Amino acid sequence: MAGKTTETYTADQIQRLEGLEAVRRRPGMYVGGTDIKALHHLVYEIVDNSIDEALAGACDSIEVAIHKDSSVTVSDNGRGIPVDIHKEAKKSALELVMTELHTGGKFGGGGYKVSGGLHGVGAAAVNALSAWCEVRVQRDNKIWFQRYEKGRPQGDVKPIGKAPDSTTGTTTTFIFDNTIFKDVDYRFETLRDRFREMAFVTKGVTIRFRDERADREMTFHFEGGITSFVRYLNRLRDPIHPVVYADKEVEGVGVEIALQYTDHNQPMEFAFANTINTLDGGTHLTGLRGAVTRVTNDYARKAGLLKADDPNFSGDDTREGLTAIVSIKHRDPQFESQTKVKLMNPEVQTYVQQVAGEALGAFLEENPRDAKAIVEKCLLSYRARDAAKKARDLVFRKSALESATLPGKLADCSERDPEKCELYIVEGDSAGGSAKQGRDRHFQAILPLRGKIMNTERARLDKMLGNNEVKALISALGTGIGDNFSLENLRYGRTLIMTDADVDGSHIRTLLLTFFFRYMQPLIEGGHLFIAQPPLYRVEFKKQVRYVYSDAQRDKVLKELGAADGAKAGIQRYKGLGEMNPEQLWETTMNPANRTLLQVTIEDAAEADRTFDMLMGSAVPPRKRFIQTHARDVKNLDV
Ligand code: 0RA
Repeated sequence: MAGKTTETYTADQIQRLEGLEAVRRRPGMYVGGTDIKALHHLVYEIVDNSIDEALAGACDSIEVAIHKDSSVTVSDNGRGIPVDIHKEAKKSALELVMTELHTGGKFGGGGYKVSGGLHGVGAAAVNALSAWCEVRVQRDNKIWFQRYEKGRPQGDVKPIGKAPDSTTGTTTTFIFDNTIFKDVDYRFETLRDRFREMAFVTKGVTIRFRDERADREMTFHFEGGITSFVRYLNRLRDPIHPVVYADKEVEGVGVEIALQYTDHNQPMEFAFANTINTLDGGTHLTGLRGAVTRVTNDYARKAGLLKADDPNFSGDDTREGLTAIVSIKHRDPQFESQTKVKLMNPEVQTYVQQVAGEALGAFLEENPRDAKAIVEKCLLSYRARDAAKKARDLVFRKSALESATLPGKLADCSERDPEKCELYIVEGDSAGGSAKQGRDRHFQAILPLRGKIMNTERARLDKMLGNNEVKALISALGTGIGDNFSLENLRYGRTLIMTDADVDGSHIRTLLLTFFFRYMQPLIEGGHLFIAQPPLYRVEFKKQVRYVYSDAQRDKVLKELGAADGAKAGIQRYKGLGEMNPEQLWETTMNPANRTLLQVTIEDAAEADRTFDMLMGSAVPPRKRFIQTHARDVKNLDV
């Protein structure tokens, strides 16, 4: 019997049957596999055809039902699939649609046909993968019918009854072949979510979804299109302004955008091309993002909310808390791959940017209060991002600094045993010069730091870390900073802060202490950090020279030298290290035999850290007091 039937097949029919057989043999190629996702694709393929009819403006109602036996009926009130005989194939158009792969485009008829079929294989692939399938078309006041089993027509397309006056539409019922899709069944929630999405992006259409297995039913209809979608997405967030919406056709491409900022900090973005949710975005999403960033920046500048010195908002700054949807309709959409998750048409980017830019720009102009709230939201995002970036850079810098070569401004010592080495951190180039000449280059290294690092507006610590002088200090020490700090790599047994005894000097000292406390605590705990003490006076009497560190000591020394009244005694007050010649600096401050060092304790540094802001502020007195009271005298330490 079967043999007899086969003999009557034309070459055309054989080709068609082979096509359907190919789908059954390799479902992965056509619907992405045989799992639940693929199963859902079967439904989407059929519903997409009805959606296409709605997009053509010929249908406004789609009903989907899952029956108790998991057969599915999709019904629409469109024009109905044509049933007339195709001249070349000598078959009903309906039969061709249901049995020939890739027939979708053939019946476009020049209308506004935008196909959304997921794999472009359409109804024929679904038919091939169904144990049976039946299509009823209402056209010409008749109900046309054809039944298929595993894709094969079970008779010609023929009228089986009368359709009520001028009602048209297509009803497809199919039951998936459970020898191909094994142990799976439809999931209501997944289908429901997709239908809701379809209803959002197909403004005006009503999608009714019924699950007879569990007696559940939902109806989706959104007059507001993606405006409703945005409101839906933001239902659990606090919007800071009404939805901005635009729907325009540019060069034959339908562009619809809707956006709204919320108090949330995550962006939510959806991009659709011909109702397909393009999960990887593409040119339409790029266009939307570009418009938001550009328009927000332009407005913020014009309104003076971004000052001349402020950098532009980045894309991320303008997207935080933004819920945005772009949905485009294109006659010839280009996708990156068969799975259609990314739109590639380059012209779409320009069109979307134009439509979204105009809409958002006009909204900001017309609603200055909302505009201000949006820009302030962006500013907040910018600041948070900036702070996070600094923290990240710090981590990066840590490793970069560990391997960095020694800084050029470091005058290193020749001794290689870290235990014996000392690093003098000296304020300013001129003092640095004196120290370099006065030092014992065998074991003393000099790193001059420009005073400027601290003079910048109440020097912020994170700013300081970006400073070249400080970077030089970190690489000179060799330890890294923060979590990556390692004493093992410390290049100097002693680090000495040598600054002037004036306001700027104490300023720098405090900042350095805070820096060491926050980023190199073990250095302090290990007793490696010191403050060098340059003398305050040079006292000379009868060829005897003494250096003293305080007014009281000066008077005491004068008495000792027999110059109690100060008569003829030469007294020089040093205002800064730069005033000392190299020999004097060596004798008084650097020579281990004579010098006085203050070893910094962790308490000192902790105090410096606590008072950091106060000290970096404009008030001088507390700063001075701090310096005077928080360093322990460890004279004779070198002996
Ligand atoms: C081709 C041409 C026309 C309609 C359709 C296809 C059509 C296909 C499907 C699939 C599901 N529902 C559908 N509704 C319509 C236009 C025919 C005409 O001009 O009357």
